[in-house]
Amino acid sequence: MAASVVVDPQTEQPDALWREKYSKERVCDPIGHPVSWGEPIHADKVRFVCIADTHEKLETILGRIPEGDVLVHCGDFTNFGDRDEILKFNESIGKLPHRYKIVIAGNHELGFEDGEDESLRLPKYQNRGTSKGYELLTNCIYLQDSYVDVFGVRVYGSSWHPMAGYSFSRKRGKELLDKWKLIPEGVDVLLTHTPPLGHNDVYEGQHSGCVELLNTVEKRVKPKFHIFGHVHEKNGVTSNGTTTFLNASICSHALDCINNAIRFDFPLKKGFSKA
Ligand SMILES: *[C@@H]1O[C@H](CO)[C@@H](O)[C@H](O)[C@H]1NC(C)=O
Ligand SMILES: *[C@@H]1O[C@H](CO)[C@@H](O)[C@H](O)[C@H]1NC(C)=O
Ligand SMILES: CC(=O)N[C@H]1CO[C@H](CO)[C@@H](O)[C@@H]1O
Ligand SMILES: [Mn+2]
Repeated sequence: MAASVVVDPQTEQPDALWREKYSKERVCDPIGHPVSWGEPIHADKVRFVCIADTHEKLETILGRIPEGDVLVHCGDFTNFGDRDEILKFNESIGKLPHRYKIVIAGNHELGFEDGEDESLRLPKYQNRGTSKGYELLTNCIYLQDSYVDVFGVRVYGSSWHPMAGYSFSRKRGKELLDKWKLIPEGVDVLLTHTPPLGHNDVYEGQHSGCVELLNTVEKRVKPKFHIFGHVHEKNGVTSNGTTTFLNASICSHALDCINNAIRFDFPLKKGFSKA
């Protein structure tokens, strides 16, 4: 029986929480990219290629996205979720050769949150975006509180995050934990837009990740890989010894495409093949 996760009473102070408590009891080791540049794709492993936060610039980096079996994009592929941005992204991702392309929305995909209370958005994001914009993504698999099995590997996607004023925003604590409770056990690869607390989540000098997400990952779901973006300047890979955490942001804070995709290989489970 997996442990149940409860709200951390200090959830509103992620930076202090990490520095004073979690950094002492949890492991967060920076590691290199799981797959080195020249590594061939193996018949018995699923090659994942991870990106996030391309902010309307996917087309400009198509030439440097490496080959693989599965491409994942962890959100913020647009700046405002406007129809022309979505259609442009759909065209660009359609040019990539990966067998499966899996996409989640980020806080910038305005309108992708069904039933959103738009009055909570920042003024500059009011009246922007596309209601049910995800329906325009016909060249990829779109996940929102849902999963897909690719080559027997279960991939789950969720866009919720704690940044106020955008789509998919929820308060730290119970509101976000209720969303993480939707993640079933048995997920191999978890995609979120926000980082968990501690793992490549420093924004303007402060740890900004979600503690309830960290606890959900470490205590209950225990995926082999957790991929996210959102904190642009923290592209990189960490491990706690069991789960590998990837911040796959491509853009810098100034929205230049400074990083490359991060790849990993997931060994095929018994009875599955890529043929
Ligand atoms: C997405 O792009 C493909 C071509 O790559 C096109 O066939 C499809 O109609 C596009 N979807 C929309 C909604 O325009
Ligand atoms: C790392 O995460 C796994 C779940 O993925 C958990 O079982 C383990 O306890 C964590 N390790 C540490 C040192 O916190
Ligand atoms: C580019 C960047 O910010 N890399 C960081 C990735 O994460 C590790 C571990 O937190 C940091 O040491 C790197 O500076
Ligand atoms: Mn972003």
